[in-house]
Amino acid sequence: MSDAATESVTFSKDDVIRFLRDGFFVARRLIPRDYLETMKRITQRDLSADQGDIEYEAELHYPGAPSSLDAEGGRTARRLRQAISRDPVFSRLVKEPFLLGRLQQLLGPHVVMPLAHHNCIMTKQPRFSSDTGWHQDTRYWSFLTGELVNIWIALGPETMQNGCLQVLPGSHTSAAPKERLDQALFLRTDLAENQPLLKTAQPVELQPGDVLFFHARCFHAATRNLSSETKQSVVFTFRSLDNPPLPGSRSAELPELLLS
Ligand SMILES: O=C(O)CCC(=O)C(=O)O
Repeated sequence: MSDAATESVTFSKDDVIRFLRDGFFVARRLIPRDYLETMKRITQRDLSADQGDIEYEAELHYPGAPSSLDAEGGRTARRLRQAISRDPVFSRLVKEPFLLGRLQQLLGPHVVMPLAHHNCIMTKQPRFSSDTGWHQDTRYWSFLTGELVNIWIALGPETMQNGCLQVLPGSHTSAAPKERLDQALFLRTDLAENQPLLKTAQPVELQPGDVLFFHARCFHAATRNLSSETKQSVVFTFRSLDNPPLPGSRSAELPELLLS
């Protein structure tokens, strides 16, 4: 695989316009192969050792998940949390100009990486994974504003079959009214008034090294993994310096990395 995309450290003007309009943009083949290989090795190491802070599918009770940690498949990892503490490769990667330069275009010159949200390797496994409903990440986050940008790095192929992300383009521009959400703040798929929005859903299929940049208010969802291979993705979120977490909130519980 060539690393052509890394030669440019910024988005084109059109790419930025599309991100602002749609709330997401895919930068193809942005991550060099040596980074991908290292991140895959760390993922494999920590998955097989059941190591570190792990979120198990059974803990969330999403459709398709094992019913408890003791049920068959109950110890299926959904994500390895605190990716940044698992290996220096992650902090090295987020400081690379081909990522940081693009984040600065979207967020301004001073980019901060909260460690309390995302900061994980998603490990969607074939037999016991689950369906994630339509949601805005900001639903449980507490920052001065909802203006945060996520990156979703595909370590392997991401398709509809293995549960790639799907997005609702343009849904990042405002918080959804409460009455259109269920108790867990997922978009209600049974409401007639949500149908036009749901019809706009787009799958975001990715190849290894592709990076999905998406606004933290952009509605997204994913199905369980119906393939025979684990899908692995590295996910971080970023904010501008002038958009701090609210004191006393969960978003303020962990330190942050000041990247620029
Ligand atoms: O891969 C999935 O099931 C979706 C994950 C997700 O939407 C999230 O972590 O915010």
